Amino acid sequence: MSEENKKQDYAADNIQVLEGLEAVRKRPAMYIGDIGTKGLHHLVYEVVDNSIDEALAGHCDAIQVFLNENNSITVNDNGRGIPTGMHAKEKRSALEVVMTVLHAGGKFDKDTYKVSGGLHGVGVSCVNALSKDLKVTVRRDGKVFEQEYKIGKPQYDVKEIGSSDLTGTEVTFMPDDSIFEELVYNYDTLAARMRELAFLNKGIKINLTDLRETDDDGKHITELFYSERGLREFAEYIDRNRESLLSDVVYFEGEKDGIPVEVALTYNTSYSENIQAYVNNINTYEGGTHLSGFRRGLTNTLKKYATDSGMLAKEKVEIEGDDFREGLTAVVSVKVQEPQFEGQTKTKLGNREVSAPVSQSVSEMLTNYLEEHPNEARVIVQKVVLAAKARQAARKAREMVQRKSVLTGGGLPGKLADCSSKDPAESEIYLVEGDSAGGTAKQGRDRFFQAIMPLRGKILNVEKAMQHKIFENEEIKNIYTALGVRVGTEEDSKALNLEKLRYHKVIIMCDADVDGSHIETLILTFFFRYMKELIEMGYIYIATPPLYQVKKGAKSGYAWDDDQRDKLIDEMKGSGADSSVGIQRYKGLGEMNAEQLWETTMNPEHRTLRRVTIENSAECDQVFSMLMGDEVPPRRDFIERNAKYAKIDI
Ligand code: 0RA
Repeated sequence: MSEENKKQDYAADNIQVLEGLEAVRKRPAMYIGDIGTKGLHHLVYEVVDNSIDEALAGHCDAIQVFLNENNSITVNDNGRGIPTGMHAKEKRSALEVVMTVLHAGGKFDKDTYKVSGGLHGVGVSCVNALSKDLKVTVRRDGKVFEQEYKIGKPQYDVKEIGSSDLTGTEVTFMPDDSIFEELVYNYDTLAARMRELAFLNKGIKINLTDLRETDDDGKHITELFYSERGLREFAEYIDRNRESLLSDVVYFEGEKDGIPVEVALTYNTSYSENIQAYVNNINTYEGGTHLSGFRRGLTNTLKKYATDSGMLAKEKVEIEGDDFREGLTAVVSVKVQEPQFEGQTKTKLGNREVSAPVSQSVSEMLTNYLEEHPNEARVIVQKVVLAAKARQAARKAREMVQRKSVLTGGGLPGKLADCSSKDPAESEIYLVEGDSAGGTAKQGRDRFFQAIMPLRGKILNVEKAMQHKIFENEEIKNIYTALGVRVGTEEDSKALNLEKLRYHKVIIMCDADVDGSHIETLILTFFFRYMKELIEMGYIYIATPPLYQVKKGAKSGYAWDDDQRDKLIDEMKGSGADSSVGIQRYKGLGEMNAEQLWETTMNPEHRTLRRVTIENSAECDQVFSMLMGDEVPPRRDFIERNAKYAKIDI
């Protein structure tokens, strides 16, 4: 056996065989989260993650992703190529094993440092199982190999189809329409994830191309995501519509106790905190040991600096952990060999050994930075002192909210028309734009399980206001008291007491016009910043009132877009009779009577509710800061680009 062949065999044998694929098709949600749009996009991430792993192992620096014309996906990389030799135990090509056996992606090969691997880390075989058709092409050892599958089943043995000087792997797959409820890929969703991956793995070129449509010049949309400066650039990107307090992002990259740690942080003039924490390229929304390590490092270092500088004594304030949060933007990324994910959505890191390395890294980098940048150090401490003072004011404002709610009996806001059911699981509350539409909704609702709360005009823009202003705001106080959740307490300012939540559906109902969508965004921004748990639990919804009523004689129908309207008109014209077809464009909820509003927008049997989800936390933060911030041009761009989707997909 030649040396080359031995190496090849070794690579093939290293792939261990663990599990079959039938399970994946039986319970797809267990493997990819869900079978909706989220799961559909996860298929792409799963394949790309394999290429990222190959890049992290030092063998690949370019990945291309194509959205093909027929909505299939192609991912290719210039890595070593999946081994194609005979697998000794399985008696078939290693490539076939990787593609058809769950968890056989070489993950257990101790020689390769594999830490990527998607939200569920199930590997490319899982994508194969959930694809109607899949083709893999491998360039390796001067040759080109190929194999095709249907719902994970090989259609022929791995075959040699040509020669090539290049190496790499290419996978093209078509998601199975008997499994997925949604089959159309969203370019922006994929772009957000590819951008995120490029920031998290600096030096890798990730190209995304949409072959489904061309622009006015006949060109396809294509973007290259590439970051030379990693998390530094990520933090700048997140804050690109905010005003920075520091000249440079504070940055650390290194290995501590065998754990690769990368941290970037900066302060801006806003009042909100934004930390994105990643483990193995996965956004850990629920935090965990790496995040608490980060907070500890940051708090201890800044507190020590502030105390030593004498500024605290001068200002006569005591600072707490929370005071370091206002205006903080940070990205923390660690790579952990055997991560333990816990929590509601399995995005909370449990490994205790990760906390100290992150905390030490942050202390070191920040101590150096503060020593070398005394001017900026002073700016940060001043910001922290201001936050401490604002916190004291906010506590007073919150106490007022709570005291007042005790005084007014049950504590429910006067404007709330509550439902009679006391079971949160079956109760819903409509937050309605304007008193008049609120009145209509009250008449139209099913009062057993539907509560109505009108919100007057535009609620406060929480992106621009300080905390105590937020808790003094009438509409926001009403939302807290109606929902029954406690306003954040001192010790644990962000955690809500969800067990007291009075409704498991919170439905935002606004006019279908520009003002309405602005108000919708304001309310969503509030939930995103102050009640994120409700979004994470899937409790926040958006009502979708119709845009048109089409009428002919005694017949009438509703339409939610122009296509539907035209279809209705055609149908009614075709239905004979003599009276002409009338079309009413609803500009606001107020133009519907109670019965119409119930039929189209509130009756669970007919209505469509859009559930608000967080696809990508970093992107979401960026979008809100842009939509609600001071700079107009980026906002206009975004709204124009997304106008055709007619909604903000958060
Ligand atoms: C198993 C072992 C080796 C590489 C790969 C898998 C591999 C998988 C994918 C999936 C997409 N791109 C990929 N590139 C490589 C190591 C093989 C060796 O030792 O040569």
